[in-house]
Amino acid sequence: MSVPVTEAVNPITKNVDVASPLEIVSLLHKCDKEIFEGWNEYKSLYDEEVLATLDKIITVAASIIENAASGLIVLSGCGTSGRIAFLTARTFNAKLSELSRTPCFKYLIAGRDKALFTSQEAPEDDPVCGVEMLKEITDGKTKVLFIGITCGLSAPYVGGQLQYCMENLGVFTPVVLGFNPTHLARNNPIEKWESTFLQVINKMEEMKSSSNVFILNPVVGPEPITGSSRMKSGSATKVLLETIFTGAILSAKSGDRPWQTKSFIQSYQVVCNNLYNAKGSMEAVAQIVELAGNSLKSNGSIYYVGEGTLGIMGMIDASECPPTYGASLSDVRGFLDRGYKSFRNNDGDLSSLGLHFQISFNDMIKDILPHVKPFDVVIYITSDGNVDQRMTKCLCKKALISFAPKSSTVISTDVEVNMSLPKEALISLIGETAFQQFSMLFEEISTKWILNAITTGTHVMKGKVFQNMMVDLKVSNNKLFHRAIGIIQRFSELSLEDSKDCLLRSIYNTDNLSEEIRERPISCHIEAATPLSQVVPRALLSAILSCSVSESQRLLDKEPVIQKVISQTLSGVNQ
Ligand code: F1P
Repeated sequence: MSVPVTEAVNPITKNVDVASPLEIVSLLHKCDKEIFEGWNEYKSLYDEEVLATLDKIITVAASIIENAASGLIVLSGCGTSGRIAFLTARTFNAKLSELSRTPCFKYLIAGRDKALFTSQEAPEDDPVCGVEMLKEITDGKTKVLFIGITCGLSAPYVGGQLQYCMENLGVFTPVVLGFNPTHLARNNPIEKWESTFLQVINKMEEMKSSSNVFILNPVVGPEPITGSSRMKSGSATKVLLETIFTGAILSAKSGDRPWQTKSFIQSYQVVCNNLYNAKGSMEAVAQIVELAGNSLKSNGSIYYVGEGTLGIMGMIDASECPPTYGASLSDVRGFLDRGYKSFRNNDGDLSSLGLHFQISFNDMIKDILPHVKPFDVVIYITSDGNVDQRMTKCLCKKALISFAPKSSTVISTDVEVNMSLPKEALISLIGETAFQQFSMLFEEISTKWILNAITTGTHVMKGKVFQNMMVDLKVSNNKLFHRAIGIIQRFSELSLEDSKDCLLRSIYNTDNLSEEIRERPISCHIEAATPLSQVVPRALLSAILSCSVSESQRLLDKEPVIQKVISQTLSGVNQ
């Protein structure tokens, strides 16, 4: 098999594009369970080698926490991986402060803090920029644990950083975190760099037995929407990072942990399996999908409103919709109580960058609530059932996701999802004290699973997905450029070269591709494609129908629902 697992098609969701909202939620839940159940013959989260690697990383992390004046733990990634890095650093710095210890976590994200809200995918392909940013934040530190997260084992930004760490092993302990077997790491040339990501991984493989170099790459199976690594891979990233740092914090505190690494991972599995245990909860989430899907179909918006990390989960989920589904920045937005004061990002208040960087409840009260449309949907996410009353004064659809008993809910909504953690089972795995200390992490992952289901379901309802493939993707980085060619090749059965030509014809809006265009570096094609819409559907239709770019655009203008126009074309209607 030469397709990376993270880019493969998941058979469970093959017909998700024609499923009902309830079926969609159920299929996505089935896929999430695979995170823990493992996939095919590959090593799973529970593999002995994975657990042993986690234990070794926990020991390194604990020693840095104990010597925080000279040490640092850096979590780095692109897109969703960078956002999970941010959230994890924020969570564990707060935990260290609570324990009167020095916070020693930092995060890096390609494109800096703007990328926490809007995708900044060009810097993801830039290894030099990755190294510069790493040097900048580790300046003066003598011991650094570096965890480079790239779900597809592909991001050049992270590749450059890992390589730099390996050249400076006196200071750095490099860890790569991703979800493909090493031989399926990306082997494409990287511009401005002498090696491919696969070569970096191979080097790590060579060094790992003799040095402090770690590869953490369990396989969690293909994504429910092909290649959408924000979903299962993003969740598995959260599980693994939190398993490492809860373990490290407690090891540093008492010299011992009251649980095995395996038990901590099992506690997330118990949470996943119990997610929809309460009667009617899966139906309630499906109802939210239906409300929100109908809203997007009528050009309405979805607003997440939450406090603390649950609010941040909403913001992260919202930020992923434009790059994943070509959504507009206003389709799904997240708002957080006290805005940047609570967000605590590296660069502070970014609200002057524009509307979509304004994230506080006050911003929403001022700019959104007076103008909501009756079919817009506000989704409140709350741990204790409380919702700021100022946020409820709007005439639109309302939904609530709460981790408190129904009786403590203070507002009335159209749909209410009452979640409860499987407390007894969690206590038996990690003990009462740890449950009290870390139950928030389980509420966060539950929220992630539900919100991912909501935004995936709504975009499926909007017709953005064909079978289980997001076809109208933005061609905005190297990984997505190659994914786009793969999609054209798959449905048109053209050769790789011809599929690439089709994509280029669509990007440059021409039927006569010159040699000069063909020979431009991929980064040029990406720059040209990023601001355009419908690049891949246009290329795909002209590939299937052997027609001109303008002819395929005409078909798209006639039937803007991508799912319909592609299934019609494949069944011969547009021939
Ligand atoms: C990083 C990433 C994804 C995003 C999109 C583009 O991927 O930004 O988070 O959803 O697919 O790439 P990776 O380096 O973690 O594989």
